[in-house]
Amino acid sequence: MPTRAYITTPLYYVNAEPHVGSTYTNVVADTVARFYRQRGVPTMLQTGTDEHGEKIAQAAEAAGMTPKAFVDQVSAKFQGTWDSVGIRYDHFLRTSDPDHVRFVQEVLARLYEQGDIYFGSYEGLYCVGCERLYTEKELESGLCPLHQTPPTKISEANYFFRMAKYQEQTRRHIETTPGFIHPEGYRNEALAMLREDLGDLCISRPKERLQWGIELPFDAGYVTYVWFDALLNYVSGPKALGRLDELWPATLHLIGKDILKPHAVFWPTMLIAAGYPLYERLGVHGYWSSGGHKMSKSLGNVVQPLAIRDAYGMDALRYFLLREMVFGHDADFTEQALVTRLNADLANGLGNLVSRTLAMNEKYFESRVQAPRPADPADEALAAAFARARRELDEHVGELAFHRGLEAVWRAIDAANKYVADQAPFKLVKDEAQRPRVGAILHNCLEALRSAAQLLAPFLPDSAERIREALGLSPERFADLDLAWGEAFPEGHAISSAINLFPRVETAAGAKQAPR
Ligand code: ME8
Repeated sequence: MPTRAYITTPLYYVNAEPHVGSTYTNVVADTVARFYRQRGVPTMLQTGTDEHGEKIAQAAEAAGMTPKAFVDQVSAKFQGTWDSVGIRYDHFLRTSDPDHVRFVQEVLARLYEQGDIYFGSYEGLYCVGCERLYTEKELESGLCPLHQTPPTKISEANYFFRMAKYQEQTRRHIETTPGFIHPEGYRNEALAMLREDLGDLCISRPKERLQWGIELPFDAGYVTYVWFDALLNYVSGPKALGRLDELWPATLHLIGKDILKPHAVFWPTMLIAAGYPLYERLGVHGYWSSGGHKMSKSLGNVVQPLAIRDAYGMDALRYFLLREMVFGHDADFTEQALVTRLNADLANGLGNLVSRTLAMNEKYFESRVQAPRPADPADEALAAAFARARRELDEHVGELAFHRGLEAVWRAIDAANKYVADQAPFKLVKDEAQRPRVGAILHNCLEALRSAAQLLAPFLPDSAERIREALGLSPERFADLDLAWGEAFPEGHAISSAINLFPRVETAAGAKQAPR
């Protein structure tokens, strides 16, 4: 286990509202943060909104609002969405926060003084959707590969950061630090970029063209390039909280593959120049598509997280996102696939174990927990299945292989359902002499539920909480991951009657189109 965790998500552009793509990154970040908190690791999760630049200025204009009023409104929507889907962040950073603005100006002033920023002329092909320049080679048939739009040719006088000066050092660091960029494929992509002649980074925009940004501290005629501003959030956040020494370097930056270059190239070079240690790890995931195209605000084919939550519940959404996507690879979001997983894994697998265990305990023992004896070797095998699931889960979360972590827990849940079928307490109960054994079987089923809920709490926080309540365990007791099997419940302890954790869904609700 690490000794501390500082986990970040990208700061989302407020040109439109959150969708399933941005929700995925935040659900992953939240799950990892909950996982570490549950294991006693001091943890901080930061997310927020990226509010400056051309793209936002254009979106505000299209909405007929001032940039400030526009970003206030959309940023609040992001915060509201994360609250509604159970993202427990410790700090929500907005790039318009005065502390952040001050920090960006401080860094710019320092780099300018040390000779790492110079004035020059700038020419290139710019995609406003990406807020970055493209080389001819990076374009596909002359179009931005992400937005399928022609870039704008720009030629103007601007300030530059001496990125090339730090390129070699960044490349060496990535080469010699295994796991710095995960998965491996993205590490190789980053190294390929760093082997090219990247040149320096243009970090300003003249105010004649763009006013919406952080003014350069050494030239009031310019604002800061939005990426140079936004990347600094990862340091300005902890600094604003007075916790920089304790939190930096970040232990995990989570991003989608669209923003690999700024995070694997711009950001390390900026950190080296500014005299900060490099972050520990960059976790890069693939794209969610919908109908075969990358889901994006600019393309307009988005699935709204709140509509999915309203139709199926927050945990169903979280489960689907974490179980369906192999971290690093792409995946397709369809409501039908979500419904299939909801029915098979959540309703039949976990929900069924919960309802039958509680129902039998109610019917046979008036919802009182019985002694765990007489024991049978099958009981030990069940306990061992959950111990194994825990070991595997720890390993897979460490590798950001969430789908494997969930598979490991489901192997234990399946083992518990099989245990019920094999031990057949519903048959044994007909023989009065077997009553103690029936009580012991149900005791083991309750331990299975307790263990499953504990292991799943970082992934499915709502459901874990409902199981905890049904089992009548205090939050403190439930927080103890090292409770020994057979010791969680005193004999005679009262539990609830059956609950229906995940009702089966017959047909997809059509949440994508549902008005909100
Ligand atoms: O890039 N599939 O903001 P952004 C998976 N402001 N993830 C997706 C996704 C999809 N279809 N669409 C978006 C920016 N994401 C900058 C970041 S950080 C200092 C500044 C997620 O609003 C994914 O995490 O365009 C991706 O990297 C991010 O949203 C881009 O968000």
